[in-house]
Amino acid sequence: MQTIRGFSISQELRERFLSAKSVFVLTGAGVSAESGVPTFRGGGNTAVWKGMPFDVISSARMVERNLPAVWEWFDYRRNLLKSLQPNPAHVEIARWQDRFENFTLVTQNIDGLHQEAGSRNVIELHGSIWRARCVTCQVRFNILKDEARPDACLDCGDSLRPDVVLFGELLPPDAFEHAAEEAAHCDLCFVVGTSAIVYPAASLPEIARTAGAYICEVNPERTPLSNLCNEMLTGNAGEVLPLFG
Ligand code: BV8
Ligand code: ZN
Repeated sequence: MQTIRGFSISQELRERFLSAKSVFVLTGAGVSAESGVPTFRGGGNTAVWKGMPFDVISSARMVERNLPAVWEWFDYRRNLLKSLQPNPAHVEIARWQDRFENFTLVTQNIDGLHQEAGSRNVIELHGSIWRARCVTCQVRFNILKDEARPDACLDCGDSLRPDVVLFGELLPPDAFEHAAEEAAHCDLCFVVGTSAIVYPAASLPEIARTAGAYICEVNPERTPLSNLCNEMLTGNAGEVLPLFG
């Protein structure tokens, strides 16, 4: 039994991990924190961009009002990401996809680091910072690391917006329904690095719990979900998750 700083994974969790058929993982910004990606709610304060709380600049209303300002915010974050790598948490989660009969990885992150670590079929609930979408014909375009993003739709010429789900916008229906379906049929659910405040993403562990799954939270801090969890691993994902290896 591997331990770090005096805490280890319980016998129960290890047994459930070894015997699990269907595993569901939900991640948030915390899983990318050790890669250097700023979280939204670290250390008690909320991320602010040019005086605007992130859920204001990252909102549907701001796209209508000032799309260039929204692009500036996402361009800044994309440039930050260019030099960042997946961390041991991403790597360990990627290894789990071939370990279980049924494995589902759902992320709120738009950074693409799970995919860079080798995770396949990642359900991106809130879209991706590496895609743009036409505001008229909804065609999507990839944004490549070492190229400028396209500044207009190559199909109809209209303007492009980040292909992310902004506050006040509906999630891609297929993505959420698929995630909810898997959450309702898993026997082990990991909630890694999320403050569990944003909905409907935060309802997924609740769905899993209601369906009888064993819920394990990995977070250095308690969250509104902690009371719902069977087990809390209080630590950094990049240090805790490799313990399962
Ligand atoms: C919608 C993309 C229908 C853009 C994002 C029910 C109740 C209340 C409000 C609502 C509700 N239903 C809907 C709402 C409104 C809103 C909402 O939830 N508001 C919140 C603020 C209360 N939801 C929506 O608007 C959603 N759409 O509901 O549509 C609708 C339509 C019209 C009108 C009403 C409803 C859309 C939500 C998606 C928005 N887009 N991202 C972008 O990235 O800019 S959300 C974005 O914020 C992230 O994707 C993520 O979801 C969230 C941030 O949370 P986390 O990822 O958890 O990050 P955070 O920093 O908060 O926490 C980090 C955690 O990690 C901490 O706990 C920390 O302790 C931990 N940590 C730190 N280091 C580590 C670590 N853990 C492990 N290891 C470490 N090393
Ligand atoms: Zn178009």
